[in-house]
Amino acid sequence: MKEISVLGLGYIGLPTASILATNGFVVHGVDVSQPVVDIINKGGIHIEEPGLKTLVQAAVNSGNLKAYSQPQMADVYILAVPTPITEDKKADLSYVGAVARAIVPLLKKGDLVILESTSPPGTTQDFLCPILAESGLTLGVDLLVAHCPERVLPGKIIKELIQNIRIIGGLTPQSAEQAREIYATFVEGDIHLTDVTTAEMVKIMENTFRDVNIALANELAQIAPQLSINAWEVIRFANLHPRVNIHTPGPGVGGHCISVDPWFVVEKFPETAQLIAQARHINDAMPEYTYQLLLDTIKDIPNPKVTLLGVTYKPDVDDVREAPSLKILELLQRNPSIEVAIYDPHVKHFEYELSGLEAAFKNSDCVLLAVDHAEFRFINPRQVASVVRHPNVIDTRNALSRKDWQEAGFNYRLLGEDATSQVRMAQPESVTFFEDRLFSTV
Ligand code: SAJ
Repeated sequence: MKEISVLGLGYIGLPTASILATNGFVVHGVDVSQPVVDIINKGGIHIEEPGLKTLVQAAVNSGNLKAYSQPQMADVYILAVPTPITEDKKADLSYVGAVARAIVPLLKKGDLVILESTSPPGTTQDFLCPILAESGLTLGVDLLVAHCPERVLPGKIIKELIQNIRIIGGLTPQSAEQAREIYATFVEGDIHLTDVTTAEMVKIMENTFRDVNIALANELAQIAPQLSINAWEVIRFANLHPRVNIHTPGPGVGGHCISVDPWFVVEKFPETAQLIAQARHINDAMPEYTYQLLLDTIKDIPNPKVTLLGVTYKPDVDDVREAPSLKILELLQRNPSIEVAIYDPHVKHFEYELSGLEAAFKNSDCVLLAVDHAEFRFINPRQVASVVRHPNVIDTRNALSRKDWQEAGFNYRLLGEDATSQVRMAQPESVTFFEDRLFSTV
């Protein structure tokens, strides 16, 4: 059985290393962060992901997974490091470059290097391969190289790692075949082989498709109020058509994937990738749009207090990377007369101060729901109404029951509809609350 080094023990590397270890491979997990290495070696985790703790524990207890802060020699190297963008929307390949350079002295004839990180088209061939060639090995013959982009959804990573279809691009057919052998030990979905650049572009276009689709929904969310109609209702009815699937609007698109990957195409093809760039601009403007909605709601209130519900980039995760809430908070910071209280049950460490639920609502003049965490649906609006100063609520994700919040006395505003228009449907069911509790016990 081959030994595998997984470089980068984050959202992708850690579950991948653990699954490989529980499938019998000897896995050396490598991360630059010593605290992360220590946590993993004790069977713990440093990120929130359903099922991950049990999986890591099983992998470490099996004796097959051990974490290190320095690269370890193996037969297969899986690079699972971040590929973020710089301020000026250019791909930052420094992490890929660093791990690639770090393994060069360890490489030997017959080894396989797999890049899992989402990468701009051409990265494997034009960026990774020249570094690996410093080993002196003939690439694609003595040293096999493949790109197998991760395509798992945070929150469902473990299930999707096993069940999703995988696309493997090989520098040579033999490279792709060898990579297939590794993934076939745990992947239940079909495995398709292609060349490295096609594999890179498949991954980027998946996320770009989603970004463009969300931009369409966000554009509609700005058009619908001007027609005094509800964007959510338009989307719901349009999606009844067998060939339509418009996504949902919101305060912006966050995370390290969908808000990043489309720029990889724009950077390379600025003249051609017009639609992709425009979608990015529309989605990036949504925090400002949400902020304006908030300012409009509190415009007549002196020294208002705002309660921000949710700071993660999407519901039911603890990840705040590129979260729209961060941009909304940045805008709020420029307005010193506004006091902000933040509540997020999933986030423990944050660059802004977090409040408890009751303290966040106390004397609030406007509640702004920016993330549709499952818990928020069970907040009792009658209890909230009894502690706030002004009963205003802005729902950017159509997550709250208008009926319940209005019956509790709130001025309920939904992103994607005019403040005065009346929605007929496409709203969550109301919830049964206990009078004396902030949360229902459902
Ligand atoms: N969002 C909307 N409206 C929607 C759907 C999402 O505004 O209808 C927002 C979310 O709130 C969030 C952002 O988009 O801020 C991205 O969230 P997401 O759940 O769509 O995607 P990610 O970034 O968590 O994961 C994506 C996935 N890609 C696709 O579904 C095509 C995942 O499969 C990829 O593996 C992941 O990117 C990645 O790592 O690239």
